[in-house]
Amino acid sequence: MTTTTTSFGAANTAVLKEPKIQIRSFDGLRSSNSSLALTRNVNLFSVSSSRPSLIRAVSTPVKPETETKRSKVEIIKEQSNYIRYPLNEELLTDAPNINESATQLIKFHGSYQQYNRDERGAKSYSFMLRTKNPCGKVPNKLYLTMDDLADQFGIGTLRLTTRQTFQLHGVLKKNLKTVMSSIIHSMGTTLGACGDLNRNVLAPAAPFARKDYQFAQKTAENIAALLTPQSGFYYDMWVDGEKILTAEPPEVVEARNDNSHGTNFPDSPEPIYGTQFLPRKFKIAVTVPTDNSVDILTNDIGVVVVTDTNGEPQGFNIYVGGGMGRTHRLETTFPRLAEPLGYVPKEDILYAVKAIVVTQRENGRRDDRKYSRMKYLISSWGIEKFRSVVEQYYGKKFEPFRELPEWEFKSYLGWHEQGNSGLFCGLHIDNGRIGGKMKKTLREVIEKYNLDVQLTPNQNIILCGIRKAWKRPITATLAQAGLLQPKYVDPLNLTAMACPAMPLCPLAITEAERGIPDILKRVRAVFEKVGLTYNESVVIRITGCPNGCSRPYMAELGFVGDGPNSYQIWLGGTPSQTALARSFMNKVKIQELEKVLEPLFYYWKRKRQSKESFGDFTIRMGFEKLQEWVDKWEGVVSTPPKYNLRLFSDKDTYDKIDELAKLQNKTAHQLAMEIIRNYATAQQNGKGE
Ligand code: SRM
Ligand code: SF4
Repeated sequence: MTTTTTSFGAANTAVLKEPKIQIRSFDGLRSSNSSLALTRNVNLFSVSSSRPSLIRAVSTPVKPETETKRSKVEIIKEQSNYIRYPLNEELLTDAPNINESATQLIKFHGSYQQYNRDERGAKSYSFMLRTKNPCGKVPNKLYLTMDDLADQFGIGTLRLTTRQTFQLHGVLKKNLKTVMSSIIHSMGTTLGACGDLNRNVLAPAAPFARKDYQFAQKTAENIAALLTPQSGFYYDMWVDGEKILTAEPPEVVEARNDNSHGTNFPDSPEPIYGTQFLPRKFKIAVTVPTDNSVDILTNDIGVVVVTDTNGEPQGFNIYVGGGMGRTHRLETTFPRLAEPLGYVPKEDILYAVKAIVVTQRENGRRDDRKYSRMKYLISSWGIEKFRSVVEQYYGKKFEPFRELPEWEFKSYLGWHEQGNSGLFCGLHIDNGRIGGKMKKTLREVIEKYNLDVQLTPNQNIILCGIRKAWKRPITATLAQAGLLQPKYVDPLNLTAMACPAMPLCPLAITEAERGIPDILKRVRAVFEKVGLTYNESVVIRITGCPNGCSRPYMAELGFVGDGPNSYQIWLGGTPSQTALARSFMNKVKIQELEKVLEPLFYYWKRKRQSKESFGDFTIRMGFEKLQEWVDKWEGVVSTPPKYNLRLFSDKDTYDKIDELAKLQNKTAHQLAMEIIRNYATAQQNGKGE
């Protein structure tokens, strides 16, 4: 990296000279000496009376007395000997669960302790495991392993997430090591999938051979590697310290080790994270202009490839400060869109990302986790101050943000050319839940044709590298398991998402994934009642609490659980995922949704401008008007359908359609109508097959 001259504060230079101290590893299970670095603060403390005093590296700069209050999790991290103690010890006990400190630490290893909230009496503990797959890339062997593990050690289903990873629910403590080591030995990892560090890095999941897409994916992989923990706690814990060789590009190693601008803890086992890691989770997405399949503005850092007129990547635009989570009735917490920070040449991206991460590491709040995300730092500082602090760690000024074309949401569902003679096929999976016949069939196809897959940020899956001759048999096999081409799926389902919520998420206030099939059916029924056609759609996202895991605050119609069987309704997101929705109504009971949805859709149908999306319409009309319509609504008299087509004169066809419909949570009649309708539309448009 070339650098320009900048001036640095005294605090930055202080970290350059760190005395190296040899201490004994204290976890009792490992006897080797480890070397720890002293950084800004030196804390001497005793973990317990039987343990030696430790000198630890911490990442929080010395602050005035009033600011030194730290949250419990900060203390747990500090005392953990780099995420080991007391997790190591807790995993060895016969109890089905682990204690509070270990529960916090196991997140850094990619796992959450959970219990089934549907069950009464003693808690039945299990663990959820989350993988880390930059760009959603999953090699064939890893897919097959995850599929097996779900049956052998999980609840028999795989869950694709909104960040291009797998979640495996229901793993018992005694099986954790077997499951973790199987993932590691199948080219997978769960390291850093959760915890106060960089999470899975998103990038468009389409396996296009195009230069810009390839470059975005490569960049996502490099950023993920740059910010992967280095101190070995993960491999010590799950594969007894076995060295797992991952060939890191030299530019990643160089960027990680570079300390020319006071970013690092020299000689520390965690040169970027120190002992305290980050104040909170941290999320990054990379994409190319126009492709907003990654919900770019919801990330702490959004990186966009900028190319020259020949399509050659030149550099990156960088956005900062996005985030979704909030707390009900606490207006000081809020979802926020990322805003432009500036442009960097392509060879500087890792240095720029590291500078942003370090700015958050040093300045993000560590006293109250509700306010620890980087969005709150940027909100309180303003972007100008934030930029100038980042520039000190970056060692350069950011160039002006380059102009970008409009964003579009891309789903990559259906069949597409990869651009290298192969095809890929994107499959819609309702809420990312792969189970039953669908799971068996997907596995068969992936195994038989030896396919790699990519997971999308919308809980869907892409089968990659398919030969043209395989298209027909694969389409037919998938269809028999309910994995239909997108034109046969209700458009409402195609863009809808719900988080897992009940019964395993401890933070859920109400249902999301289990409730959404019924809600979508009811929305479709309201559409029919007010005269909206089948091809029209709105982006619907549902969460069981305000944390925002399925990004409901970007939806045109967001449902956010705010009580048992009740939801806050958010309106005003756009189909391209570029605007933040706003809270419209609170505590709408699930059985009363129609009272709100009918008037809104009725007036959308009648008063919208040409091609105006529902989200844009709600913003143009204003919430006062919408509220008036809802308050005065007396119901719409539904007109009986003009035509009544009798379907299913033969039982065989009915049984087959019924079976397929059940897989999609529909009635046989609904599915048959969809198929006929799509067929007729395709014929009309001259696209009939
Ligand atoms: Fe999330 C916590 C599930 C994406 C914001 N999220 C949780 C936990 C782990 C509950 C917990 O802390 O015990 C949930 C586990 C449920 C379960 O039983 O499986 C959970 N989050 C999910 C997933 C599986 C939802 C999904 O439907 O796919 C997603 C996994 C992503 C991954 O693969 O890494 C998931 N979570 C998100 C997103 C969306 C995103 O990242 O693009 C967000 C909003 C964006 C953001 O972070 O600002 C999100 N999850 C949260 C928050 C609120 C964070 C905040 O800033 O306030 C929590 C709670 C917390 O961190 O304290 C949370
Ligand atoms: Fe759980 Fe809330 Fe996230 Fe849903 S949004 S998975 S209920 S934390």
